[in-house]
Amino acid sequence: MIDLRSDTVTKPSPAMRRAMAEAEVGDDVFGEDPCINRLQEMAAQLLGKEAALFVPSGTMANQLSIKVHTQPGDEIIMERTNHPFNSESGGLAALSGVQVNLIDGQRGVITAPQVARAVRHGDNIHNAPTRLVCVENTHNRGGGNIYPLETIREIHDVARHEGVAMHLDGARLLNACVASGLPATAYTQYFDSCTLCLSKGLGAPVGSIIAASADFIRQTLRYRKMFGGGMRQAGILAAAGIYALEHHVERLAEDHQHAKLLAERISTARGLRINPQDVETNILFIHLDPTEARMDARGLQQAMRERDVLASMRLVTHLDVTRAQVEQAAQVICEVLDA
Ligand code: TLP
Repeated sequence: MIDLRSDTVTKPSPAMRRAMAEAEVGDDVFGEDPCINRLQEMAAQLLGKEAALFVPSGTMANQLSIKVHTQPGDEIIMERTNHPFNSESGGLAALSGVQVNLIDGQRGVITAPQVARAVRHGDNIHNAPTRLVCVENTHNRGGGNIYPLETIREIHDVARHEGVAMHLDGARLLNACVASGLPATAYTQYFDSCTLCLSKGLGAPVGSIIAASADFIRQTLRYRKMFGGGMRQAGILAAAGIYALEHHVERLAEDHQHAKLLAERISTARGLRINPQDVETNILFIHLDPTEARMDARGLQQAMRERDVLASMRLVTHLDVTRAQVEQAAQVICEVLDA
């Protein structure tokens, strides 16, 4: 099976498994796991923040951060297709009791004037005061696109002016860095809190990071325990994260080349709509034109599955898919649609 459903499907390599097996561990709820402590220090440095926290998932990283930034009844701003609103099981309402002011963006990207118009002030008693702006980079539902740094800076300036905090969902931040050539800190400098997933393109089996000020991380620690994310000898998992940061960052460029190649190869398939120019990192979305295509999305997915290609209308490249497999998947899609 060629699995293009997500970069979350990657499995730990033999070398990563060896690093996990050899990890020195301790009780992390007591702060005594040397591997976790090392990963947290590495991540804080990489992201240019005072401190970092290892958590089980990207969802928990976002939810804990938003919990610390807000009080129930507050409002937060994000683009309509951002992950915390669409794919985190209603956690914003259930865990933080916040309401979300959703802004329509272009492929997930919103602008500073849009944010300025959306901010609500607490001095009007009718308002849920705006506390936070969330940005996602790269943007998943936008198609793995990179948030322009200048746009982030402009949003930051508005947020600072309004006394509103900034949170970065950096699940795939390193994809943005490798593709743009910018260091992570070029982006994270504009955020009070930021996340990073180790279990997506970086290939670790489990784990995400929150990085922020030392005081902010102290607060996330309590909520991590409350949400059931206080892990014990999880250094075995952190060892995979360290291995991923040491060995799997630069190679993300291969995934980006593969996604581009895939887009180019399938762009001529009958009824399929994709602009290879839009592919900036490892995610691409395809659309079928109902007037031209031989089948609908369901039919395409079924036909791909019958030919050993697992994918939705989102195709994601990652370290467990080789160039030959990408070429094979492209051929399958073309055969199925052009037949
Ligand atoms: N995204 C998953 C699905 O939930 C859609 C995927 O397959 O891409 N932020 C962003 C931008 C994400 O894409 C994801 C996962 C998360 C946060 C949550 O990470 P996990 O799955 O570790 O909770």
